[in-house]
Amino acid sequence: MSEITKLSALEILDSRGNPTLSVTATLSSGTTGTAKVPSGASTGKREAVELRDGDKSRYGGKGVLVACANVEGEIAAKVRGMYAGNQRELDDELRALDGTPNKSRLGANAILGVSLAVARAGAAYRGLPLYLDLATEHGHLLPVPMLNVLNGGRHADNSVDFQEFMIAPVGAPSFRDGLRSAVETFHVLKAVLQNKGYNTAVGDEGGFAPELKSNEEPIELILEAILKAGYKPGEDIALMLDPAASEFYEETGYVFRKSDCSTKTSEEMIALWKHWLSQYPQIWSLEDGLAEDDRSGWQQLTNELGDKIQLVGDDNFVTNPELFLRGIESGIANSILIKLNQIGTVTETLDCIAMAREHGYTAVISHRSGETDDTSIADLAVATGVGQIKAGSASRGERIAKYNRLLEIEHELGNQASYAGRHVYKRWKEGKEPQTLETASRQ
Ligand code: 2PG
Ligand code: MG
Repeated sequence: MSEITKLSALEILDSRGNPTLSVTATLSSGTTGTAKVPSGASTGKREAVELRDGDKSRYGGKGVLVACANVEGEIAAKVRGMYAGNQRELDDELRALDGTPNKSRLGANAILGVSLAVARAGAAYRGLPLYLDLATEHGHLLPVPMLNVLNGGRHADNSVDFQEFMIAPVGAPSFRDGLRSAVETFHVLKAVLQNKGYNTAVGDEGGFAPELKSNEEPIELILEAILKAGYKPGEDIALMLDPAASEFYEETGYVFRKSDCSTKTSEEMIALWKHWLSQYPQIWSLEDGLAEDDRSGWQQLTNELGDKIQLVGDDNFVTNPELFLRGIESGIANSILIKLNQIGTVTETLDCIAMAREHGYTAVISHRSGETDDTSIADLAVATGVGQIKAGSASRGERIAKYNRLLEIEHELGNQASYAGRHVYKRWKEGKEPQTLETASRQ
């Protein structure tokens, strides 16, 4: 095993032009590993804290020089000499050093940078790609990509309240074919929008962000695009939504400020989702259909729709094993969104995924709306074999980098590779659990 000898941190920019960290770990063998930290916009209240300088004279206060100094100073002093091979020991040390429950002292951005950079350095030292180094019994299953082709909510300045309208090639035989069908649909969607006189500029995650007449219109447009691209909606390609409901949850209820300014109660929101599902059975997954603080609403939503559709918890679980367990015990959701920077260490992220497996929840590995060219999440998705990833649309380099990495991994695995496809959703579509995703996908 090789020891950590040096940590360096650089203030770089994310895809929105905001500062973030690039951390490089150097081992005694001379091997290095670099990680670049992403940043969200529609953040959950209980996410680990992203440390920003607050110095208004630089980047409007968003600089991360203090976080960089924490990496090179206090953190480096503590972890120097530790082995890059015992990730849990390292991550426990990082948490203990920070000493706060939400990593606010040293910054979750600083801590994640170190945790992931050391994981990458360790993998390089062992001569393994990250997806094999992190893998336990998994490591061959390519995830279904969820491409966010139409952006609204906080990710776009348009009239759509709901944040993400995604397409997922569930019926494809391989990742590469699936990605192609989704990308072809994305291009056809552009033509569909153009024909209707809509703007085709893109939002933060590379999906189109036109001014539309309603929150429902994106569904109609996407269905049209799937058909025109030559695919069957709900068979070849399913629809997946992330309305990010915490973002429009106010004291008075769910307020649709961007579209018709109406307000809905929790019950009315559930009725709306039920209505959408009956009208559009091509929708297979709903993330954050209700707000993080609407716990009773979430319980009701899960009771009413949990056996029909994947209900993904993002803002309410924030990739935090403790909060996730509480949610599981309260019967909330049946799936968890996994974002490394919501919790700040590789180990806690892996713990959440293990917990999901143990409790029969699915898991979706996710990018953030503010991203870099770091592709670790692609490796994480294959390493853990969860079968699903959302990494944005088919445009913007920081999104494409993740999909390209998955293409490389699939290629590298050759006939060892299998594709998750519709097997992930078997419990809802066919009412049965796949034994394991990997064996199911090989059948
Ligand atoms: C989400 C994410 C990623 P953000 O809500 O799921 O799409 O957005 O990174 O802005 O929290
Ligand atoms: Mg979300």
